[in-house]
Amino acid sequence: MSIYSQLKAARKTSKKLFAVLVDPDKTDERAAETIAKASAEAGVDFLFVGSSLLMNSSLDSCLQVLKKHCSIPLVLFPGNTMQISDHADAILFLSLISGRNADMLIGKQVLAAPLLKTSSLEVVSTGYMLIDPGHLTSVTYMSNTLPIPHDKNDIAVSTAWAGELLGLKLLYMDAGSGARHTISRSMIEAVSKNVDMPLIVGGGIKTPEKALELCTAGADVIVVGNYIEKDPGIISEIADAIHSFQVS
Ligand code: 1GP
Repeated sequence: MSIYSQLKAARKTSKKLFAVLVDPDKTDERAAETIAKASAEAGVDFLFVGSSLLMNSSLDSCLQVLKKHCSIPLVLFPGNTMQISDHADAILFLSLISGRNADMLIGKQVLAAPLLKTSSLEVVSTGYMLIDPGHLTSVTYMSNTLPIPHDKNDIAVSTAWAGELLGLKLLYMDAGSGARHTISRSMIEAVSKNVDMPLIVGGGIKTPEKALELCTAGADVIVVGNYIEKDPGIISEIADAIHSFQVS
C-alpha cells in the first residue's frame, strides 16, 4: 500500500499514526541504529528524515542505516532541494502555504521536479503550514516567512482550505522543531473538522499525554523529533499513547 493510501485509510478509520523525525545532521550511525530498532519495537508507523540545514552530506548514509535496522517506511521531509534520495520510500513534496516566500511556495519545487520525475520515490504533495510557537525557530528563520499567529484559527482554516482547493493531498501543521509551545488543541480541531485531507501535526511534542491530546483534537499523524534525540526511550511510550486512541 502506498504511503498516501495508508494516510487516507488512517484518516477514514480514525486510526492515529506516529512518525519519528530523524535529523541526519544530529544523528550519527549509532544513534540512527538505536532509533531504528526502538521504533521497530514500538510499532512506529513512519520515519521522517530531514533537516532545516543539512550541514554534512549524511542523508544517504543515514537512510541506509535506518533501512538496515528496520522496515518502517522512510519518508523524506526535506528542508531544501538537496534532501532528495532514492534510499527513501516517499517524499513529502512541501509547499509552504502559510508563507509568502515564492521560492518556498513553488521555486524550490521547480528545481526538484526533474529529479523527482526520474526517481523511484512516491511523491506526496503536501501543504506545509508553520504556526507561531512564540519564538523564532530554525524553520521560520531558514524559510524567511512569517508563521500563522498561534491564536488565529480562522487564518489557519482559510489557509488549509486554499491548500485543499489547490489540490494538495496532505496537510502538515508544524510549530517547528523544538517549539516551546505546541500548536493549540483548538486550532487543530478547527482545521481537522474543516478539511478532508490527512493532517500531520508536529513541533514541541514531548509527552505521551500531549501526543494523545493532539490526536483527540484531530491530528492523524503525530511527529516527534527533538525529544527523541534527547531520549530514544520515550519512543515506545509515545507510540503506545497514540495507538491507544479510540473514538469516544
Ligand atoms: C519539526 O514537526 C517536527 O519540523 C517535529 O518537531 O522536533 O519539536 O519534535 P520536534
